[in-house]
Parts: sequence; C-alpha cells; structure tokens
Amino acid sequence: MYSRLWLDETIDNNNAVVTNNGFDADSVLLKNAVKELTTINAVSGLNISLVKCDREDLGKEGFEIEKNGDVYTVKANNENAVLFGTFRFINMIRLNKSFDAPVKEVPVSPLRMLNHWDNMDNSIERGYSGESFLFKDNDIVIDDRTVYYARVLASAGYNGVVINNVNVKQAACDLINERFIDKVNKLSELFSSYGIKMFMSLNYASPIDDPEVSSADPLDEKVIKWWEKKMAYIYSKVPTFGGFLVKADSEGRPGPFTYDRTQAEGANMLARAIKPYGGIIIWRCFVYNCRQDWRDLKTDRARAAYDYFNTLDGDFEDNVIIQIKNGPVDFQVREPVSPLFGAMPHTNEMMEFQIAQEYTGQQRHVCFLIPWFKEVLSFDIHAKDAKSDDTTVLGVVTGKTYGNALAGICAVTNTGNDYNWTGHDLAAANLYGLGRLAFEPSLSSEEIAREWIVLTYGNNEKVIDNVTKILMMSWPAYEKYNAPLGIGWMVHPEDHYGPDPDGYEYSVWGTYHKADHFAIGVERNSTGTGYSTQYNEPLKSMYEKPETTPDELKLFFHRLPYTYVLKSGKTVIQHIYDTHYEGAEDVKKMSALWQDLKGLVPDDAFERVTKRFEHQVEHSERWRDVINSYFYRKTLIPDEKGRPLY
Ligand code: GCW
Repeated sequence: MYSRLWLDETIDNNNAVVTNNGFDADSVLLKNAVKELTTINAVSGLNISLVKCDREDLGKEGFEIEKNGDVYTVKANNENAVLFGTFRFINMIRLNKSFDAPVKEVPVSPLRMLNHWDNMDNSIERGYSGESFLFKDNDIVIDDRTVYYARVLASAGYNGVVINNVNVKQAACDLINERFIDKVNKLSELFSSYGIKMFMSLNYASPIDDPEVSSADPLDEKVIKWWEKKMAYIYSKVPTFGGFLVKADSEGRPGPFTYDRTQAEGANMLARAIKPYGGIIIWRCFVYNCRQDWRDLKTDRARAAYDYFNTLDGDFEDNVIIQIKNGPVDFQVREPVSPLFGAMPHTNEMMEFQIAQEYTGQQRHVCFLIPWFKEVLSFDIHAKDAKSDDTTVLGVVTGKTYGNALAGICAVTNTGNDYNWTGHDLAAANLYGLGRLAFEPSLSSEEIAREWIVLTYGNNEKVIDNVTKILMMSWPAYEKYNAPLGIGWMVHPEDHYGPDPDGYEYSVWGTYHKADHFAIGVERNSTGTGYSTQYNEPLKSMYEKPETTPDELKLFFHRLPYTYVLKSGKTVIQHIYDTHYEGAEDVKKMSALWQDLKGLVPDDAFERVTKRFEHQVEHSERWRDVINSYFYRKTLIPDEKGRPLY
C-alpha cells in the first residue's frame, strides 16, 4: 500500500479526446502520454492535440503548450518530450495556470537525477522512510508501486535514476550478471517508457573476483578487456541502460589508488568500455582520508575533493561526469559551496545534493531544502576561464558556463516503502522540488512549494498559506538550532541524529571543531589549512579574513573567540544562545500553523504530520539545550537575556 503523491488519481476513462499529429503511435512513450491524458481525473473531457514539430528551440526535451479555442496543444520534437509536456500540461491544469499565451518550457539541467542508496536486502543506507521498494530479499521488485514511482518522477521533470547504493554490497554485484540482468532490463524499460534513464552503481573491484583477472588496475589489459566484455553484455541485454555511478577510493571502497593510478585513469577505463553503447560514467568526487588522526593539524578533509581532482582537469573522457557534493564536507545544514565547481573548465561536472535528510532532521523534522539548494546553485563561484558570462554554480552544472552537453543536478533520494513514501509527508516537497528546480531553476522556492501544496492538498488558500510558511521557515529553523555558524557535525556519530557537540571530536573522520574555553573552529585561510585558497578571486580574499567572511560561515573558515563580534553586531556566544532559542520557537510556530489545518487536509496526513511535529518540538528544544549548555559550560559567559542555561 502506498499513498498518492502529487500525481492525481486516475479513472478508467476520463472522456478526454486526444489526437496524435505526427508522433510514432507505436512508441511506448507516446502511449504512456495518451494513457495519462485519458485516465487522469483532472483533465476529464478536455480536447488535447499532441503535435510533432521540428523546432530547434525546443531541443530534445522541451515542449510548448497552447490553447486555441477549446483545444489544448502540446508540441514537441519527439515522443519523449511530448510525454514531459503532457505531465506538465496536466499539472498546469490542476494548478489553474493561464494558457493565454503559449507556454514554452525547456529543461535547464541536462541530467535531472535521483540516486537511490538502496541495498538488495531491502535496507536503505541513510534511509528514513522504511525499506527499499526497488529491492526485496536480494531480488528486484517491479510492481504497481514501481510504475507509479516512474510516473511521479516524470511528472516532476526527472530524467534519470540510479537504483542501487554507491556502497555496492556483495549481492548487488550480481545486477550486472546473468542472475538479474533480465529483471534489470525490465526495470530499465519501465523507467525509460517514462523518459527516465536508469543507471546503476558498480563495484570498481568486480574483476578481482574473476580468477582469470584478479586485479582492478585500470591500466591492466585484462581488466580493460573484462569491462569491455561486461559492457557489451549489459547493453546486449539492457539496451535502454544509462550507465554507471561509481564511488571509488572512498570510505573503504576500492579504487584506482590501490594501483597508484589517478581518479581519471580509473574513470576513463570504464568510460571507454561503455562509450560504444552511448553510456556514461558518473564518477564521484567524495574522496578523502577517513582514517585521520585528530592530532594532525595539517590534513583538512574540506580540501580533499579539490586536491584530488583539480589537477585532473581535461584528463577525463568526454562521457565521464564528475559528481560533486554541494559542499566540501558532507551534506551539513550549512557549508560553503565546493570550490571544485569553479576549477575545472575542461571537465563535465554535476551537482550532488541530498534530499534524504541525513544531517537535516532525517525526515522526522520538516526541512524544505529547496531554498538551500537555490542558494548553492545561484552562488557565483567565479568559475575560471568561463566561456559564457554565467560563472555561477548553476551555469557550471547545467553546461552553460563551458558549453558541456553532459552536466546535471542530482540528489540522494528520500523515498522508501513507507505508506507515504518519504516518512514525513512534507518531505515529499523536496522530492517534487528538486525535479522542478533542476528543470526550471528560475522558479522561486515559494513557487515550487505552492505547486507541490496545490497538487498534493488541493486549492485551499489557508492550506497553501500555512504550508508555504511552514516549508519556508523550516530550513532556517533547523540551521538555527543545529551546530552554529557553519561548524556542522555536532551529531551522534552512530546515526547522525540528535545533538552531540563532541560526537565527532577525536574521531577518525576529519570533522573537528576544536572548541576549547576561548575559541572554536579550524582556521582554513592561507595561514591555516589553506582551504580558502582553493577558491577563485574574489572569493579567495573574501574567505581569507573573518571580517569579510559571511556570518553564516564564519566558524567554517575561521577559529574565533566566543567574544568575537559578528556582522550582526552580536558576539559569537550570544548568537549561539539567541539562534537556538529562536529555532526552537520557530518549530512551535510551524507546529501551530499545521494544527490550524485540521479538517482542511486529509485526516491521516494531518495525524502523521502532527506526530512528527510533536517530536520535532521536543527534539528542537533538546538541540537548543544541549548546544547552549555545551557552550555555556565551556565559556561561563551568561546569556544577556538571562534565559536558562544548564
Ligand atoms: O554522508 C556519508 C554517509 C554514508 C555515504 C557517504 C557517501 C553512501 O554517511 O552513508 O555512503 O556519505 O556519500 O558516499
């Protein structure tokens, strides 16, 4: 059993009249478009014409929708694009959008993708909404839910999905073997019938298990041949397959470093093997030393991705995309933007966000991440040697800055087999939002929130107002009661949930804040670890000094005394006390806004979200008190406002 997400109910026959003008009537994509138009409730009785055109401005995936008299027309260059146009048309009808002028939409990001961290044994790494619905008991599952999922993703504008965890467990190695390949094909066909390319994660060390090869050295002829044969086999069985996502030399995963080869040599070996079939290799940059000694003051985990990859610019095959996490460390509530986005003019790059809220409340706290993602994407990274005047992160990851055809935006997904898919009902706004944002980044966070609310709960002004307020307050609130000023990592190491200010101190993970009685933070400017020097000017100079570093990142870049006065005029310590009190208050306000909606949203959804808010109210107070007490005990500086500190 699963609930309907934002995609409307279907009925057997909605009496819509759909005519096809020029598309291949046998195409499964077209058939699926017609099926949506003739079964979705909201477009009952409408007259819709699908028109094949030949327009350069629409590209491979764009479409134009217009209304002439009573007839709605969806125009596109091919069956894939007309399917996207169809979903958008249905949503526009439900959103009461105007058709006074033709609506032309062309996706801005070439790849718009979700990465599942699903394991074959049904578990999900960092999954907060039940177990996998793609795998069960070491087998692939394809059922009604999978079909609904493919439709839902297409209706939010996604065009790619990686089905299995980047940490490839043993069972998943068989996804590229005879045992599962037919099912892999079925799943890939299902996704591609909705315009979504299916990808898988692979185990870089796979050929080691073949006694004839026993190596994974990317320059070894036997290894090269092994992968060539494997790719030929996969594509002979799964012609619609998109390619592989690879986590190598990271957190214990094998990789080219074992053989003294570079990341480019590793990626290129796979890329050459898959190239004849049009496949791509997405190579993750999450490479760092995860066995650090906290006494070592030189090594800085934040530097790692740039240090390993920046010198490889231009070395990667043209069917490789390097996938970079938004920040230099790991999906914290606040981090600077990774400097790698500004550093590699001759390399395809894509953005990796995380909507699984590993460090942002684990889908028990509401945390609408789209405002954060928008901030990251619109950040001017001053990309070096830009070929266009767009030097923002968005420009780089959509291919505009350097003219790359391969580029994109993805997120680690937040779905599971929970009845409501995402654990917290409101977390589905992130799932919808990321797809929309990648398709049309100029949409505001409020517009995206509003679309999701109307498509999910209908057109009630009070619901729209209150839920928009909740969503828009949620990420700033989370940041306020979390670790302060860009510090991050004050969580329990075992599950990354709940406050534990020293949880990661003295560990091997390289994520230290080094708080003592006088100061907190790691100096990351040129006199410190040098991390700030990885940025291009003027960012490099901006992050060099505390005075010019934005407040929200002050402690990410600098080690500062608690009495340091921020731009806001407050001391660091008073900022900590104030924001933590504010954050917990914000949660109470959000909860009250939800309570106001009783009877206006479905009862079961009301109850589920109410329960989550009960927890969030209590847990945010816990965050407030643990963090504030920690700093009070360290500093013995009282709160100016005299509030209780323990
Ligand atoms: O944030 C960390 C997670 C790991 C994850 C890793 C990664 C899949 O805690 O669970 O492994 O990032 O991104 O590879």
